[in-house]
Amino acid sequence: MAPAPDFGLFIEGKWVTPPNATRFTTSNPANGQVLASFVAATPREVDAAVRAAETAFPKWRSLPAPQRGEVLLRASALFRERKERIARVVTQEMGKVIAEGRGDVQEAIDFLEYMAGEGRRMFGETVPSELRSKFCLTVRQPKGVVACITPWNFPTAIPNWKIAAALVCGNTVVFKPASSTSLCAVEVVKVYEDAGLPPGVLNLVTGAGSAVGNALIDDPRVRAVSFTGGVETGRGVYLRGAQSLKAVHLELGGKNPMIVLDDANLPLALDGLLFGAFGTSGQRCTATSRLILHEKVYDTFLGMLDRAVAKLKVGDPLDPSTDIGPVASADQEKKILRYIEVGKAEAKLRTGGEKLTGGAYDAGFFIAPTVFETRHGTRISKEEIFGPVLSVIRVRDYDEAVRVANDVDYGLSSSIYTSDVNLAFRAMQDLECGITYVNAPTIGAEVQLPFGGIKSTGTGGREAGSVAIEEFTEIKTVFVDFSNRLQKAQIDAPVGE
Ligand code: UN1
Repeated sequence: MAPAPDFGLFIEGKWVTPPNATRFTTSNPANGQVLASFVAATPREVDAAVRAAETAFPKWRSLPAPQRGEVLLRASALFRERKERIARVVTQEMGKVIAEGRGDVQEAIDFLEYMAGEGRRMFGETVPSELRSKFCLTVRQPKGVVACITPWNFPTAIPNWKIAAALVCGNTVVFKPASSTSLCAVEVVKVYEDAGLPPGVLNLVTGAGSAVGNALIDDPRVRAVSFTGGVETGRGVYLRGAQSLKAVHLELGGKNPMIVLDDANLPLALDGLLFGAFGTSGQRCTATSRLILHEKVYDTFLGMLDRAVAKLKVGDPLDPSTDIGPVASADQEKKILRYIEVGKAEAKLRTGGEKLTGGAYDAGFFIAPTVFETRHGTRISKEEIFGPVLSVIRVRDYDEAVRVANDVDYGLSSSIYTSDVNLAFRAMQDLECGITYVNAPTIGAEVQLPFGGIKSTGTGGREAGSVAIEEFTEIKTVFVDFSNRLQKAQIDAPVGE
C-alpha cells in the first residue's frame, strides 16, 4: 500500500507547511487504515490565512459577479470529472456507503451550478420614492472575509454550500473543515485551485476547532462566520462571535420526527423510514430519529420494521451491496453507545443495541441499527444521538402526533405519511421546523430550496436555495435624487395631508 501522503495548508494560492508543524492524521472508520496527514494549524497560520483573504478581497469583489460565477462553473465541471474518485475518498474517510458518497459530491456539483447562475441574478429591489425625481434601490455587497467551519458528515457538499455562496457574492474565504475529514477538504480546495480561483480568495486551515476555529472567530478582520455542527459547539461559536459583533450563521442539530398515521401507505413509509433513520448511519442533521406511530398501525408497522431491519447489511461501505457503513469515528461510536445504554435503562430495546464485533467488524466502528420503543419525554426521545438509533413513540391521533413532534428543542426536518390530504396540509402548517416532507422521509433536501431550521437548530437564516446569498451579502440602500434641489423626505411631500 502507498504511504499516506502529507498535506500542507492552502494560503495565498500555495500549499505551505510551516516549519516544525505538528501533524495529525485521518483514517478509515471501516478498517482503521491511515489515509493522510495534515498540519495542525496554529493562530499564526490562521493570521496568515486571514491576511491573504483580506488582501485578495478588493480585487475579487470588483470582478463582475457573472465572472465569479464562471469560476464556480469550472469547479463544478472538475467535480464531475473527479466525482467517482472523490466519492471514494468521502466513503473512505467518513464511512458513508459509496452511493451516498457519490450523492455527497453530486450535491456539491448541483449547488455550484445553481450558485454560478446566482452571479447573473443577485437581485436587489427598486422601490418607489415618496418624492419626485428620485430613485430608490438596493444592491448587494459582499461582507469581506468570511470563515466557513464545516462538519464531517457531508464533507464535500456542506463546504461547497458555504464556499460557493460566499464566493459568488464576492467574499473571500478561510475554510476550516472538521479535522476527521481533512482529506475531503483538500480535494475540495484542489478543485477550486484547478478551476483558476485567484490566490488568497479561498484559504484552507486544518486543525482543531479549539485552536484554529477560535482564532478565526476572534479575528476582527473576519466579518462573518458560517458554522455547521453540533449544538454545544455552535453555542460556543455564537458567544465568541458576539464579542466582535460578527454575523454568525449556525446550522445545528435535529431530532427529526416521522409521523406515520393509520391511513398511511405502510410499505412506502417503511422504505422512507429505513433510508431516513439508517442512511449515513443516522449521522445527518436531518436523520429520522423519531418514529411517531399511530396506535392503530403500531404493531403491524413495527413487525414490518423488524423484518426489514433484520435484512439490512452492515459492513464495508465501498461494497455496493452494503446498506449501512460504520459510524464516522471512535468518538462517534463512544457517544452513540453511551446513548444506547441510556436507552436500555429508560426504554424498551426492540432490535440492535450493540457494537458489531467479529471478523472485519473488529477493525472499524460498526453499530447495529437500533430501534427503541419509548414514551415521549425520555432522553433518547428528545436528545440528538447522531447515529443509527431510532426511537418509536406510540400516539392516539394526529393532534397527539404533532404535539409530540413539536415538543423538542430542535426544529430542522419533519415528515408525515398519510393519504388524507387535509391532514397533510395541516401538518405543513403545524410542524414547528424548517423543512416538512409529505410522504417522504426527513432526509433528501435539494439544493435549489432553502435548508435550515428553527429553535436550537440554528440562528435563523437558511442555506441553499435562492436565499443562500442572504448570509453572505450586505444590502446597501441607494437613493438617487435627480431633481437638482434639496428634497426632504417626510417633510416636503407628506402623504395623506
Ligand atoms: C445534513 O444532514 O447535515 O437533506 C445535511 C439531506 C442532505 C443534506 C443534509 N441533502 O439529507
